[in-house]
Amino acid sequence: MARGSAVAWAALGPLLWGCALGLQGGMLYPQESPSRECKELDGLWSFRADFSDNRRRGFEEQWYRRPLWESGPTVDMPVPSSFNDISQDWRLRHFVGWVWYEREVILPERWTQDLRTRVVLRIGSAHSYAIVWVNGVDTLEHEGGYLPFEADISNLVQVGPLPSRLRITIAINNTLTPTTLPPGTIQYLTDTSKYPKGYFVQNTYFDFFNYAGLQRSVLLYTTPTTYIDDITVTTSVEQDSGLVNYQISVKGSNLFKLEVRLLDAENKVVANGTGTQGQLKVPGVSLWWPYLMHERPAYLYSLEVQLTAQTSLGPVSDFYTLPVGIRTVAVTKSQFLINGKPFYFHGVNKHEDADIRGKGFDWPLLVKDFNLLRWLGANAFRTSHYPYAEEVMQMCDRYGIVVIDECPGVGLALPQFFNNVSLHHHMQVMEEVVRRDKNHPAVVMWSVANEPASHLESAGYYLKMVIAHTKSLDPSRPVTFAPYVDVICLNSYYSWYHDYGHLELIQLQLATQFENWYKKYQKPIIQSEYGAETIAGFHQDPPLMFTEEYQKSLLEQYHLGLDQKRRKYVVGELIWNFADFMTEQSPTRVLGNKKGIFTRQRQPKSAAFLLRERYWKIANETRYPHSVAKSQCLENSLFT
Ligand code: GCB
Repeated sequence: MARGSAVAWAALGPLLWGCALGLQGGMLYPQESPSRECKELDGLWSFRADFSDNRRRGFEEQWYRRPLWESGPTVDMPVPSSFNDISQDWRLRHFVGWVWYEREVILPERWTQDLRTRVVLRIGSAHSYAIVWVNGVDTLEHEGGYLPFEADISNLVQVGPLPSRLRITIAINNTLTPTTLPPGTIQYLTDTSKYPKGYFVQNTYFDFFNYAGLQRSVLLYTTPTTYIDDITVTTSVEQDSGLVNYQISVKGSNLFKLEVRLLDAENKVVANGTGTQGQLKVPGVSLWWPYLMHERPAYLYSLEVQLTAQTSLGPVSDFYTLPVGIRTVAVTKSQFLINGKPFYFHGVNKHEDADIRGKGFDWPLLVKDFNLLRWLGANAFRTSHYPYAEEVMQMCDRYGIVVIDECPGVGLALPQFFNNVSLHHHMQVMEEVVRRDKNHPAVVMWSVANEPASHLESAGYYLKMVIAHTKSLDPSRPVTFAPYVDVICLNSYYSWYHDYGHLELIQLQLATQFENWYKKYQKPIIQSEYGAETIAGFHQDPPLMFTEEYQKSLLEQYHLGLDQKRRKYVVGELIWNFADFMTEQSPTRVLGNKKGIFTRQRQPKSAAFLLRERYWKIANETRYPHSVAKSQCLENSLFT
């Protein structure tokens, strides 16, 4: 995208912003405030997988109508976690179909008696299709894992004197079909000499294990009946002033007043406003800078929104505080600019994946991963291949880790996956991603798909539509993946999947790859994947495949090739992968994908040290204004 266009986005952003969302309501992260309370429902839930032949016994027998234990045996299931690796039952690990979760909750009296209180049930994610009942009443359905959904359940809990006990039942189906995201197919194997009657397998076209269940937190929270439904913030910079454009949606009444205050990190008010939209000006602004790019850290302001409203039951107020990082993002023909300065992505691809919890959210793992990222000197990651938990995005804002936010558009490999129903769902998923993550300064780009079969005729129209829709949802950020995009992301595995063993070919092949793409599209390029399968502790010198030496040598060759183009139009490199991760079983995967520079237990392979030295070196070369960054992990060691 040309420089002129980048400027045009910044100007149009505040005007177009917010007009395009088709979704009902916002998806603000739940928080406690003087007007809001939260009740986390993490912990042990009752659980049962429906092993019946058609997987529909739960619906036929209406398991949601009574406590789950009354319809058959249940087991304990921790939430959040994937259900697959928790039990000793191999059938559950590979289960495809409906699983049932249930949990009872006692509500505070105020929640059930105060009719000015609105009670919301929010599910952080349920992979992949979910139906929710509250006290046996069908309340909510949602398609697609990895994104939150919620329902106002006030009328189910405020029904008379003290019905404070609530039974929440959630049925989740992890089946992937040609119209889910990611897509998949169910294959019935009908040769009775080899397979029992009704035998089927789930086929997927991506390289990670299809972990499922309630993988993120479930919670209840309250708001007043007239409430702050959504806030949208975009930022720009004018000389030394920051501009914060805000737009607030209120639900429940038209008779309200809104006051908005922007506070700095010391809680001093730096700007204020009123009404549902406006612009706040911050003279002498402290910008949000990526980790290591500037001597000042990722600076966050707080936007405090206060609502006062008149309702038939009397006055109510609502308070919500949104962290705001002021920064700009733009793309030219050969550069990715943050705050007007060239930004080079030196980072990783990740997966939400670790040992027995699968993709279950876990605070210790999250903090460990961020400590490793900072140790490594990484300034960015791509949420390969689905949106990560909201808490991850918040950490990125705080630590300055730049995010390419990818939707679950992965495994789009077959022509039948590019149909109208899929397209509609894909656009809806992008709406949900943008709605959830639009206010994170760390998010600098949307990724609409990973390696879609874009050469297929049906794929061209499909991808163009998804990209155009994403741009209309958020004109302030560039979009990547396929060729019709602002930044070209390339995955290549020279000397791994091609010419394997021949490390000497990497530099030539990489140069050809870069030159061909740049010549054709004249857009900045990110090497968004490269790497080698490496079993920690395997050694061989001269290097052979699967050893730590081979991974190191492959990286070294890639780095030489990247350095040739780094100051021209290559604007980033993201290693595949941060850590080893679980995949489906196959003859080419040894207990999962082993291309991590850390093991699945987060211990470094030799390549982690090599990459660390490189990233700190690049950080010091690209820092603005020029100064030497100090590793926070090695107090006395400077990477220069
Ligand atoms: C890719 C995919 C990624 C795989 C990786 C690999 O191109 O995007 O999901 O895991 O290659 O290791 O094969």
